[in-house]
Amino acid sequence: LQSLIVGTAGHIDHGKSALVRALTGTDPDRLKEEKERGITIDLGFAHTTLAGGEVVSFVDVPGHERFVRNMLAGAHGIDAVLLVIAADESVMPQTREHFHICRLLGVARGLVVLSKCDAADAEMQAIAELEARELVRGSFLEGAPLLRVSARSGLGLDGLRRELATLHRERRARTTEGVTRLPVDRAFTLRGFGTVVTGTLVGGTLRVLDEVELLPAGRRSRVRGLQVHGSAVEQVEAGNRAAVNLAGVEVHEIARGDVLARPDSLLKTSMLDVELALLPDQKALADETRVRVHVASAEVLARVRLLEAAALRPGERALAQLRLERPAVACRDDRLIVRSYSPQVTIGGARVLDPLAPKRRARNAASLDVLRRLALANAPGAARVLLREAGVRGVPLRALAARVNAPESGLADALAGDGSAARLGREPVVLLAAEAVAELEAATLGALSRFHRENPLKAAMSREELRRRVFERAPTGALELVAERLAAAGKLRIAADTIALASHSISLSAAELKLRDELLHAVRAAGIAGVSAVELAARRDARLVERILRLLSDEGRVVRVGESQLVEREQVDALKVEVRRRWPPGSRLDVAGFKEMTGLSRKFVIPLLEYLDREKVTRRAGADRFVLGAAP
Ligand SMILES: Nc1nc2c(ncn2[C@@H]2O[C@H](COP(=O)(O)OP(=O)(O)OP(=O)(O)O)[C@@H](O)[C@H]2O)c(=O)[nH]1
Ligand SMILES: [Mg+2]
Repeated sequence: LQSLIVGTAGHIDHGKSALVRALTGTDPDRLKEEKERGITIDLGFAHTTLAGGEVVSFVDVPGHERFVRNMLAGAHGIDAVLLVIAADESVMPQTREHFHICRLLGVARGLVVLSKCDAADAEMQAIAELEARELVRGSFLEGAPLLRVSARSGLGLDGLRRELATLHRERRARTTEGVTRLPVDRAFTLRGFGTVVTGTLVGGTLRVLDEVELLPAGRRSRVRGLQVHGSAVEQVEAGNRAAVNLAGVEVHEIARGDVLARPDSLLKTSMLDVELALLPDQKALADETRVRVHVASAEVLARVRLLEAAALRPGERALAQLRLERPAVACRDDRLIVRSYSPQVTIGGARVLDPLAPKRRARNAASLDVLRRLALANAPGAARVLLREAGVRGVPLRALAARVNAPESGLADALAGDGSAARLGREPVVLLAAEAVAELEAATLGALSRFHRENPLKAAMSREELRRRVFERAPTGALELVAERLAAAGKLRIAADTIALASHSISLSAAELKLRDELLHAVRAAGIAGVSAVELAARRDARLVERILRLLSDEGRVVRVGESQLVEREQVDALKVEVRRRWPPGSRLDVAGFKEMTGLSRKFVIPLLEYLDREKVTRRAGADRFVLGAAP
C-alpha cells in the first residue's frame, strides 16, 4: 500500500498551508513561532483520505526565501506537487524557485493551483493564469490541470480532490525491492517512546525489530516501533511517510539529513560524479566554485570540479564532480539541488552518475567516456562500465552494488551470468571484469614464457613469484582463477607451489640425463637420513650438479630437509604418514620413539623434526613437540 505524497510549492503567503488545512483539517503550521508570525518556517505534515479511500500525504513547505533549505528537505521525496499561486499576486520569485527545484528534482506530476480566488477579480485571475502557463511551458506541468480555488470559501476544493484522486491512481510505484532508505527530515523525542525519526521511505521496506544503521555516522540501532499516518504498523513499504521509533539512540545523535538504512547496505561518500545542470537565469559557473548541495534531506558544502570545460554556461549541462566537505549518502540517479554559497539561491541541479566516485582529473578522455556511458546505462550496465574501469583491481561487490543502487545478489548473478565478470573470494566478494581476467591471462602466459626462456633448466615458476610479477594489484583469488582457467584450457601445468607452461619441457643433454639418474639414485639410496649436496658434488662438475639438483627439487622429486640434507620426496611423505599413524593428533611426540622409528642418530633427527615443524606435521611447544592433525 502506497500513499500519494504531495508537496506544496509557491511564494510566501500564497495560501499553501491554508489549502492543506482546508483539505485535511490539520494545520500544518505546528510551531509556536509559525502561528505567531503567520508564516511557515519548517516542514509541516498532514494527511487525508479521499472519497474513494485514497490516502494523500501532504508535505507543506515554507515559501519564505530564507527557508528554502527547509523546503528542500521535504521536496525530495514527493510524488507530485501543488504549485500554489495566489490569484491576487500571480507568479513571484519563490514561485519560480520552487518550480525550478521540482523540475530539477525530477518531480513528474502535479497541479497548478490559483489560490485565494475569493480575493481576486476575473481579470486578476486571468493574468495569474497566463503567467502561470508561461512559467510551466515546456515542463512536466505543461498541460497539467489548473484549478481556481479558495481555501476561505471552499471554491474549487472538490475539483482539487478529484484531481488528487487521479494523481493517486496514476502515481508510479516505488520499488520495495531496492535498497531500503529513509532520509530523515525530523528527529524528536516522544514521552514514553524515546527517539523518533520521520521521513519518506524512498526504497525497500522497514519492519518492527529490523536492524538499521544511521548514516553517515554509522550508528546502529533497531526499529522499536513504526507509524504511518499516526497509526502503529508492523511494516512500512516504499512510498510512504513513516515515523520510526529507534532503540538505544539519543535524539542529539540524529539530525535532519541523516539516512536510515539496513546495516552495510549503503556507503557514505565525499565524492560524487554527476551531470550538472545550470539554470538559464544564472551567471556562468566557474570551476572550483563552492556551493551548497542538497542530497535528499541533507545539505552539505561542496566544491564543483568541472570535468569538461573551465566554466558551465547558463542553461547548459556538463559532467562534473562534487567534492563534499563532509560525508553524505547518495545513490545513483538521485537528483540533487545546487545552491550558491552566498547569497543562498538555487542555481542548478545534478543527477548522480556514481555516488562513490574515484578522484577524476578534468578533461581526461577516458574519464569522460566512462561518465558518458554511466549516464546512459541501466544498473547492470553501469556496473559493467565501473568494473571495466577498475581493471585488474576489480571492485568489491558491496561497493559496486552501492554505486549502482542495486541489490548485491541480483547484480552478481547478472554479471557472472552473462560472463561479463568473474566472482572472487567470499568476504568480501570481489568482481573482476572479463576484460581484466583476459588481461591477467595474457600477462601470466607472457611472464611464464619469459621465465622459461631465462631459466631453461627450471621446470616451473613458483606461484609466489608469479603473484609478485603479475598479480600485485589484482584481488585475492585472481591468480588461482586465472591459473585454473588456463590449466583447463590446456595451457598451464599446475603443481602445489609452482606453475609452468604446458608446452614447457626441459631438454637435457645425454650427459645431463645420466647425471640426473645418478643423483636421483644416490638420494634414494641415502634413505630418510638423506645426503648433502656437497657430498653429491664431490668428484663431479659442481655447477652442473647444483643445476640438476635444483631441477629435481623444482620437479618435487627431492626435498631439502636440512641445510645439507636432501631426501627423496616419497620417503619424506611416507615418514609424515608414519608419524601420524604412531602418534594421534594432539599427542606428544617422543624423540626416543622417533629415533627408534627412523633408526637415525641425533645429528639427523633434529633437522628432520624441524622440517616436520615447517610442514605443520608437528609443532614445537617449549621442550616438547606435538603432532598436528592432517589438513583436510
Ligand atoms: N482571502 C483569502 N485569504 C487566504 C486564503 N488562503 C490563505 N489566505 C490567507 O493568506 C495568508 C497566508 O496564508 P498561508 O496559508 O499561511 O500561506 P502560505 O503559502 O502557507 O505561506 P508560507 O508558508 O509562509 O509561505 C493568511 O493570512 C491566510 O489567511 C484564501 O483562500 N482566501
Ligand atoms: Mg505555509
